[in-house]
Amino acid sequence: MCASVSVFFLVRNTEKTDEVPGSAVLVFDIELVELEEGLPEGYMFIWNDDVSPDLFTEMDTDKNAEVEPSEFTDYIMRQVSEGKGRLAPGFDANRIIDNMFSNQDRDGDGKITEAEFRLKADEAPHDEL
Ligand SMILES: [Ca+2]
Ligand SMILES: [Ca+2]
Repeated sequence: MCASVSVFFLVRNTEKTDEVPGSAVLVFDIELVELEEGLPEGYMFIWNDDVSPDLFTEMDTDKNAEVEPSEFTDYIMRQVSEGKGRLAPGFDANRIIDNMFSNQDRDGDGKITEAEFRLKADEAPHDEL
């Protein structure tokens, strides 16, 4: 994305009239090289691609049938770094991921089981975990 903003400064007639013409106009072209795309209201994380059908299995890297916070964090951060998912800009990534985790951890025991995972996934099948 690229946008151009022009700012005009009118230089008024001063004592140095012989140096600066009476109505000089300075034009500044400011280019926005990067504009971070926001997320829809209320979303902290969205997928750019299709969500893996084996999300739970992929997250559970040590295969103990539970997703621990570290596995969850690693997975989300990997999606973000690979461009598969996006975290809301302007927020602390770790806090977002913490929130996502506790949201998913229905009984609050610090790990997500497959049942908890599916329960939540059924409620928000598309954009949210
Ligand atoms: Ca695990
Ligand atoms: Ca749990």
